Amino acid sequence: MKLIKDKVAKLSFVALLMTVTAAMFYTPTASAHGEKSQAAFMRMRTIHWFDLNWSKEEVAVNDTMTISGKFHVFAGWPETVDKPEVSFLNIGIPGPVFIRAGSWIGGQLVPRSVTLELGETYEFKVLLKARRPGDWHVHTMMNVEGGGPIIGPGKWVTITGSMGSFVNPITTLTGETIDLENFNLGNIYFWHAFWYALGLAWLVYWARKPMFVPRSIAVESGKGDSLITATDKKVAMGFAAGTIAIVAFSMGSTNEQYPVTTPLQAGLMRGMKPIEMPATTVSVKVEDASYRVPGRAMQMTLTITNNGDSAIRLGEFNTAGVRFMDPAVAEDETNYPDDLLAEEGLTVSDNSPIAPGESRTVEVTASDAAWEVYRLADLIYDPDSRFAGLLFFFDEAGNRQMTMVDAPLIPTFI
Ligand SMILES: [Cu+2]
Repeated sequence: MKLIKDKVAKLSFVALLMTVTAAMFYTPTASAHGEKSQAAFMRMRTIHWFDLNWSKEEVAVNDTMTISGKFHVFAGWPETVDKPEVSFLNIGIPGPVFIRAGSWIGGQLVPRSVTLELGETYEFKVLLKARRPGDWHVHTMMNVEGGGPIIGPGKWVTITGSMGSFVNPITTLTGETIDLENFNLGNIYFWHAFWYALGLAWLVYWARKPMFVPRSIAVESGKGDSLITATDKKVAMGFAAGTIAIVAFSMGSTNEQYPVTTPLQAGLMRGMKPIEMPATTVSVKVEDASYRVPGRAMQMTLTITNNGDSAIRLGEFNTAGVRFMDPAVAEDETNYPDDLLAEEGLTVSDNSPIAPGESRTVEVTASDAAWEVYRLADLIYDPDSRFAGLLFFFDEAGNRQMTMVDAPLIPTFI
């Protein structure tokens, strides 16, 4: 009976070990990003991405592409999300399918985290080099400490070729050229295998002996000391001394081979240069805003005042990367992702030019399936149902002006 129990215990232990090991190697392919499950208020009231341009839709392995555009850091940043004091400009892709060869904010190289100011607009560019063939959804993204990854719009990009031909050569500060893609890979495999084998040897040594139940019985009956023999002690000391010796020796030889090393650079960059936005001459007051659930449409009553010297028209409402446009005023010329573009999604009750000095109250409707598809309508179930977005006005000469709206949103279910 005792023997069977012990066998069962051992088998369970081995099974557990195998399960844990298998879990470490199981990596299912993720096909979506979960961008739609990020809270709507996060996407609407934090970072507003606009004027985006993905330079290519198809790119060969080793070739580069850029994502450029602007982002506005919303002044009405939600209280529940930490301010973007430590933010990192990133790209939302499923794993290292591209490598980031460089990123810039306002022309400044930003390999580190930066401090962004609320209410400012910045220009950015990210240079990507294609690594793994496939169709990938490539998003802009801002990682904000205490706020999480704030995802921007995504566009499908196809990478062609074979990953085997990917190279990532860099010249080190000591003048050596190495390929980061496989630099010292053999060494990495060796040390992983080595420490795994050593750990396994340690486990096997102790698992050979009676385990769990017999040990428990021995300890309970006061014979715990008899479980560890003199040989066991010697073996344990051998393992300990051997491990320390291997670490010391390999560290010594590594230091000898690479005498100059610098730590990975981290730190915060302040003073990012925002875009000098022209003074806005349009002022917008949101009288009220409601979301009609059955119609998948948001309706705003806006009082627009034109303080400039050229007549203006409302051309676009942009929120969470979804662009609602009035085709009579503005059109997309950047090949913006279809699912985020409502080319005829914006209707204005009276969109005739608003003359200089004129003030007009209009009904603006932004309707598109994207409200539901991108789960922006979930906003109405928030305890603080506020929406926010960018309004783009165009004057007679085609100049564009950007204004922000930020107001409570009241749902209607009929
Ligand atoms: Cu995506």
